Amino acid sequence: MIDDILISRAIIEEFSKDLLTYLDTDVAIAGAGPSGICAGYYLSKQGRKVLILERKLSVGGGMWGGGMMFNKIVVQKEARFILEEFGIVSRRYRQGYYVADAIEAISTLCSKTVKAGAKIFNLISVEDVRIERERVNGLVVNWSAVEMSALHIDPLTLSAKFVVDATGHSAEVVRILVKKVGKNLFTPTGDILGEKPMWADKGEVDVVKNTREVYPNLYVAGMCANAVFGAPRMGPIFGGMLLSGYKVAEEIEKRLKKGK
Ligand code: 48F
Repeated sequence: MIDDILISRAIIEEFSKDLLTYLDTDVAIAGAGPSGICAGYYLSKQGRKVLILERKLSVGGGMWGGGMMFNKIVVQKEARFILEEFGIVSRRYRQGYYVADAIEAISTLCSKTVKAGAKIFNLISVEDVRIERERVNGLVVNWSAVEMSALHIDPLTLSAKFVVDATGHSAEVVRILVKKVGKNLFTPTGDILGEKPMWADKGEVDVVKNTREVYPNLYVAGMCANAVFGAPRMGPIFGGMLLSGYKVAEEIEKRLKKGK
């Protein structure tokens, strides 16, 4: 006989355990789009304790729908090694251009990242940053349902040695930070420079260059990096997002190894 209450108990106990385990982490990543997930994978592979927070019910951000709901993604040859690392099938379309199925791509990215050891909490929104001695050292979170219904309920705080803003075009964590601590980013003006119009060639190169620390212990990755550093968008080519996730993982891993 199946016991309804045992099912409830299993869910509550196991989720609460996870929540307690991930109250402090090596790296907390805001946003489970392609760049955030990829960053989580490479850091977890190094044995780091990684938490990815996603506002929506589904992970994957802008990857599911390919371009204008034609659910194919394009990846340039420079990033193909990441598709191969994950075992995502891609087909050569023209020299230097590969095409993959968007559903296979994002579901595989997610599955391998979780199996590498990263924890993903969906339905949780990052609403603030935790800062001590002018260093980001955690995130402030609440249920997305609380945010959506605008209920007056206080959030909870998580601690992390490093934080990655991978929230995409809206660059939400960096935006909150500027609102709270002023124009003190590592950008030429100290402020968010804002995303520029479509230019895939430049956008793809820039997104990797712009993947870096933007405030002590806070990194930007993916489209957020271009939004913060004033670079173009690039549409449904995803190599830059994957390379950005790869790069931010490498940069943070170096810092974690150094212990500062
Ligand atoms: O937008 P998204 O896919 O970001 P990305 O990894 O990739 C960008 C591409 O999808 C595409 C593109 C490539 O050519 O331009 O747009 O940079 O994923 C960002 C995720 O972050 C979540 C959001 O729901 C999405 O799944 N997110 C945004 N704000 C928050 C958040 C927040 N405050 N808290 C938690 N999750």
